[in-house]
Amino acid sequence: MRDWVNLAVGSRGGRGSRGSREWGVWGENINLINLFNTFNQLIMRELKALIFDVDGTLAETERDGHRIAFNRAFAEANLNWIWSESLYGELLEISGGKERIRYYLQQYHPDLMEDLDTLIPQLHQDKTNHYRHLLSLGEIQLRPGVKRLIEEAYQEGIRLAIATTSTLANALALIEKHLNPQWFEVIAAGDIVPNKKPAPDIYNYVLNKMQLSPDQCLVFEDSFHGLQASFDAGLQTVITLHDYTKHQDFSLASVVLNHLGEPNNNFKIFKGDMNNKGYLDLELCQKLIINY
Ligand code: XBP
Ligand code: MG
Repeated sequence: MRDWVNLAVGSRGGRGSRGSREWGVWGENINLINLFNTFNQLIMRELKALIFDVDGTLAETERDGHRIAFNRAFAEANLNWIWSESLYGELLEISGGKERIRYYLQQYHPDLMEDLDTLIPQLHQDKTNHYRHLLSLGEIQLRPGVKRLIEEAYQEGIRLAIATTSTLANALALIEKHLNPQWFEVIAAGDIVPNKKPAPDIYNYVLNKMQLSPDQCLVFEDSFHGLQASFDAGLQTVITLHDYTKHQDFSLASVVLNHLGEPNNNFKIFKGDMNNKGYLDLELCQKLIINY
């Protein structure tokens, strides 16, 4: 479809440049061009894909998932480091588990004599094993509305992708437990791009892989860093808040909700026009794209 649209835009450009003369011969006027442009815009504005962040968006994985796994890895290595809920909130300013450990050591244990380039990957691998084990036990559930919307999109042929800072193994553990990795055309995770969120790299990577333009996609995020990344890639974003992110600045978001909602568990709206609906479905997603 996209190729066809490009072809159409291209051929219009060609005619236009040869001629305003040609249009003049046929007695056509600018209205026809406007109509054509509007038609093209509407085609371009058709929703093609939903792109989901993982941690905090698909599920509230941080406090009772990643944090617990980090602490278990530290304890197993006989390190007396405990990341409390509030300290972890501070550390979430740093995206990526390996980067987070390094930042913690710089801030709280700057005198540590260990070789960090060996210690950090080891700790992080142990943490990944603990995290995957936690998820396999089913201790972390998806957030309201996530599975419903993803299933609806999949059934309707809307393309799906993941854009996360998490390590691929960790992202997959959640998706395998509660969804289906096959539903996602692209699962972009962790170190696949040089710069993690808030850099836009991971979203640009997904757009490039799917050969889509930003105005054909809707992103789902939970954090300021995630929003910064999607916004800088030119994407429109729905934010679902949680305890760790509810005080952050989401003025760049199109919509801010407490969760995506279910027919029997409606969302609360903090920003955006949701057409008097209580849960986000594909029809609403499409509306958000057209109004972009
Ligand atoms: C959140 C992150 C991740 C997780 C930890 O990513 O920053 O680093 O906290 O996962 P997102 P890893 O919200 O983009 O999914 O230890 O696997 O990095
Ligand atoms: Mg997140």
